[in-house]
Amino acid sequence: MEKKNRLILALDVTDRENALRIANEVSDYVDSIKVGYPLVLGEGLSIVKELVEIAPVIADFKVADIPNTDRLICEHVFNAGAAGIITHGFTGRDSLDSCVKVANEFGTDVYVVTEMSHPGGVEFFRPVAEDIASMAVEAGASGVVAPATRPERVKDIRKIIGEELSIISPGVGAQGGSAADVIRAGADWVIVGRSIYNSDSPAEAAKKICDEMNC
Ligand code: NUP
Repeated sequence: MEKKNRLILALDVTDRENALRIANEVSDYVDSIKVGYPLVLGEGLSIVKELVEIAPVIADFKVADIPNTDRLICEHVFNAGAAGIITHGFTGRDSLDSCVKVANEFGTDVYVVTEMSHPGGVEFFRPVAEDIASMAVEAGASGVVAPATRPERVKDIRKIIGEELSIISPGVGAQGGSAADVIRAGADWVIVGRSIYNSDSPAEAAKKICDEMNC
């Protein structure tokens, strides 16, 4: 993903009309649009084909299954035009390898969740986050997902993955994290949803976050 604005829009609206309107409004400020279950279950995977006309799409399906099922999911997502996919890592190396293999065939990116950004994200992830980060490096993933709500954890994870892998970081705004703080801690991109799509002016909200990250 080309690093221009360091901002990824989390487009968790559930209908096509709003999704396309908001995506168009913020397109100058985002490097990518992340879609997940809320929008794809609402409108079908075909929404990805429409959004890629506006910006590269990352599919946040937190893929977490056996290797064969993971492969089938990744093939669907990349055939729809997504440039990247978010997977879990706790399912183990063989499952992650399966996703990375498909991504390599398509020339796309795999981002692995290390520790989630919500309060419950520490309950089970905390003890394994570093191991998942190391596995992401070994498996040849493009990057990891790490919490903007805990910039100190982003720092820890950056130490483990080095400079080659990217960190994409959700939790800014609605979840309490600061874009500038987590970029300073080592994130490459912030992922922002509600603070943008619930705003009266999504473009202004996105611009404000970009301005904050000029740090
Ligand atoms: O740890 C994670 N936290 C998180 O919020 C991993 C994620 N993929 N996300 C996603 O980022 C979440 O599902 C949502 O799509 C987005 C954050 O949205 P918001 O809190 O800015 O509205």
